[in-house]
Parts: sequence; structure tokens; C-alpha cells
Amino acid sequence: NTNTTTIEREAEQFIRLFHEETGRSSEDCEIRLTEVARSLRETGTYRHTIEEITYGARLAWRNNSRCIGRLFWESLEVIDERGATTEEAVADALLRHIAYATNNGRIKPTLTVFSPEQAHGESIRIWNHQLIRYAGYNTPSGIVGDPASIAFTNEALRLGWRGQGTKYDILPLVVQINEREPRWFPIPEAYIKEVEIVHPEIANFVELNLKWYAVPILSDQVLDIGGLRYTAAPFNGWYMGTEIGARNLSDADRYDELPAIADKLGLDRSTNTTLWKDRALLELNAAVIHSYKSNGVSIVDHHTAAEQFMRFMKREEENGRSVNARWSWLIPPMSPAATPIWNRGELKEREVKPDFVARQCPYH
Ligand code: HEM
Ligand code: NRG
Repeated sequence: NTNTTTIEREAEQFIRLFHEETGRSSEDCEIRLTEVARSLRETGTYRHTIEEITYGARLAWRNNSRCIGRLFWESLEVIDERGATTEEAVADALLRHIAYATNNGRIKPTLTVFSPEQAHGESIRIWNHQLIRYAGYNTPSGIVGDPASIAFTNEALRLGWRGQGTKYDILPLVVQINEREPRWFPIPEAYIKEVEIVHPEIANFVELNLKWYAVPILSDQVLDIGGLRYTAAPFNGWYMGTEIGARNLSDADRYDELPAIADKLGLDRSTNTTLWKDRALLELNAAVIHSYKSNGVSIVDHHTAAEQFMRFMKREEENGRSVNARWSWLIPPMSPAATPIWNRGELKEREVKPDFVARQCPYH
């Protein structure tokens, strides 16, 4: 039927999938479909039940081709904050998300859902890439902090926020409603759990003064369920150690700590053939995992994560579903060929919904 719009098609597809996979009856499904079709006809949109959103968010996780952590997709908890209509109310809900998900270090995979984009384009938007992240400053004497945050930090400064200028300043929450100027809100220190990086054997490793925050809470992707676009739907799991140790702290265009680590380890940096970068990476990554674990903060090493991903693939195939996968994102950035994902280069990426979808950055 050429008169069927995208939202009608996607709504019907999702409502059917939801009823099938959650063991609801086909009678209930037809009743709900009639209700949704009528709402779409009369208002151009419809409202999900909390059960539908919860299952839709879990499906978006299950479908996301880049995520190695999907074995636990059914355990995602969803917090309904669709009642938040002001910047303050959204910021308060974001603080509640941080506290709930952090859970003193026993991290709970959590997603908070705000009101979806309206038919006439009204929407809530979180400008942060992650709710908790370190600022980056371009100074005359070089970059201070996280280079990946420079553009966002400049926006926060433009809006009136002031940082202390350290390597690890926590950025504020920046919330925009409709096309208004966004508003910023500081995150009280008590909400932020961080882990100082120490090495299990090398005593002077701590002198490098490295740390990272406990919980990655991605906040700039759209959660697309049944034709509705949840433009503010921050979510988190826990870290895989390599995200911190083999990228954030070690990439040359991020914290670039490998040279300092190599010097601390007494390695010869005058030639590549000493493999000083690889040795520094190895000790840093061992230190990251050790530090999170000994502080009671959830983290997974890349070997265990890869094994969990293989179990996820097996279970999905047993359930007659194909796994959506982008190989280049699923292999870890350290020792990828030592994980079982390495030999699965045939993995395929498709377009499947629900999913998390990146969008254009609102500043720059
Ligand atoms: C990406 C691990 C939970 C959705 C990733 C990546 C890793 C990862 C290693 C690649 C990141 C990168 O290379 O920058 C994990 C682990 C989890 C977890 C260990 C522990 C439970 C979740 C949850 C969701 C999720 C709860 C959503 C409900 C995603 C998405 C991406 C991603 C959408 C792609 C991010 C992007 O495009 O930048 N995950 N994840 N993950 N994960 Fe997970
Ligand atoms: N690499 C990014 C985080 C990306 C998502 N990773 C997760 N997601 N573990 C970083 O900050 O290093 N998650 O929802 O747990």
C-alpha cells in the first residue's frame, strides 16, 4: 500500500514483533494495532506503553552492530522520564540516572527515556557525548585534558560554564529543548565515581596520576523504536578495559600517555624494535582492569567480552535470528587476533530497527 507512511509501517512492524517476542496473544496485538493506527490517523503520532519502550530499548541494544556487550541485552533497565518538560527537570532526571546506574560501582545497564520528537519537530536534546566526560582545553602551551572534548568544552564555556583547567575537569550537563539556547547544569561531585589507576605489581605506576570515570553513559544517539524518535535516551553499561587503556588514555590524539608510561617502565623509546608502545599498552591495560576490580567497579576484559559475544551469537542463531554486526567495531583494539571474533570476518551489517542512530552534532 503506497499510502502507508514510514511511521505507520515501522509502528506496525514493531508492535507485531513486541507481541510475538513477549508471548502476548494475537488478539491483544490486533487490538493494539487498531489503537495505534487510529492515533496515527488522528494525531500523526502515538504513545508507547512503558512495556513497549522497555522491550524496544532492549531490541535496540540487541540490534546494535557495534556493541560487543550484547549478551546481556535482556537485563537492560529502562527509566521513564517522559514527564520531564523543562531543562531543569531533564537535568534532574540525568542526575538520577547517574546515581542509579553507578550503584556504588556495581553498574546497572540502564536507559532513561525522555519524551520523543513531536510531529511538529519539537524535541529534547542532550549536547553531551557522554553524561560524564572530561573537558579539553586548547591553550597556548598545548592541549590540557581530553582532546576529544574541545569542541563541546568551548560550547559549555560559551554558555557561561567555567572549568578549573585541570586534566580531568568534569564537564557540565548541557540540555536543549526545541531550538532554544541550551542550558548547562553542573554535576555535583558526589555523583561522580572515578578510579585511580594503579598497577598490581609496579608500585610507582601510580605516580603517572592516571584516572578515569566509572560509567560510560552515551547521550548523543537517537533511540529509534516503531517509527518514533527518542532524541534524548541516554544509556550505559560498564566499560571494556581496552576502551580506557587502549584508546582513551593511549591514543596519540587523546591522552597520549604511552610515552610517559614507557619512561616509567624504563623502556627504550629510541627505536620501534623494543616494542615500547606494546609493552606500555599491556601494563596500562592490566592496571586499568586491576584498578576497577579492586575498587569494586564493574569492568570486563576484552577476552571475556569476546567470549560473551560468541555466546550471544550462538544464542541468537539458536533462536533463529541473524546477528547484526560490524566486524571492525567488534574486534577489540588490543590483541584482536587472540579473541574468537577475529576469524568471523564474514559478519554482516544490515539495517534493522529498533536501533541507536548517530546524528549530526548540534555545535561546531
Ligand atoms: C558500543 C561494550 C552495554 C549500546 C560498544 C563498544 C564497546 C561496548 C566496547 C565499542 C565502543 C567503541 O569502540 O568506542 C559494552 C559493554 C557493555 C555495553 C562491555 C556492558 C554491559 C551497552 C548498552 C547499550 C549499548 C547497555 C545500550 C542499551 C552500544 C552502542 C554502541 C556500543 C549503541 C555504539 C556506540 C557508537 O556508535 O559510538 N559497546 N557495551 N552497549 N554499545 Fe555497548
Ligand atoms: N568508547 C567510549 C564508550 C563507548 C561505549 N562503550 C560502552 N558502552 N561500554 C569510551 O568512553 O571509551 N556502554 O554502554 O557500556
